[in-house]
Amino acid sequence: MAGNRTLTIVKPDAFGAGKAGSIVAHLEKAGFKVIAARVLKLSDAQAGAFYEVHRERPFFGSLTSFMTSGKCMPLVLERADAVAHLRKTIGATDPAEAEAGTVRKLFAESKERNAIHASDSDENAEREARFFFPEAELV
Ligand code: FUP
Repeated sequence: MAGNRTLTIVKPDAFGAGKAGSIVAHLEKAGFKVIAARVLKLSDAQAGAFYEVHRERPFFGSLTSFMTSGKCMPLVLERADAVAHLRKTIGATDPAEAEAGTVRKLFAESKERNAIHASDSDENAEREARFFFPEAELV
């Protein structure tokens, strides 16, 4: 994805509360273009595979049960310096620590129910985009 794309997910807390439209509008105002989008309810196996890196962490069970609790909306986004810019736009993992004006400060409930995911590297952005979207939808 050559450094200009990243993967985000509007998580079940925000999607279920009807905040997806406002969050996508916020991301578009921050300069991101939507390349691909879908709405789905993750299975336990999908949530476990997506968060495989956290499998041994104490919060893994709670995180996967939250992520499978309702529909979510993954999107591939494009703009210059996409990964770093999206991380800045969404704010710290815990909304209590997120800067004013960030997606998590505006829309998240807690460190776990934190409204949005964003890839943390170009390598993970590529892996996570392919997790949700076939090649043909990423043109
Ligand atoms: P982030 O990259 O900001 O989404 O945060 P991490 O990759 O560190 O964590 C992934 C997800 O695990 C977070 F979005 C929320 C959840 N999490 C918890 O529920 N508790 C924790 O103590 C840390 C992370």
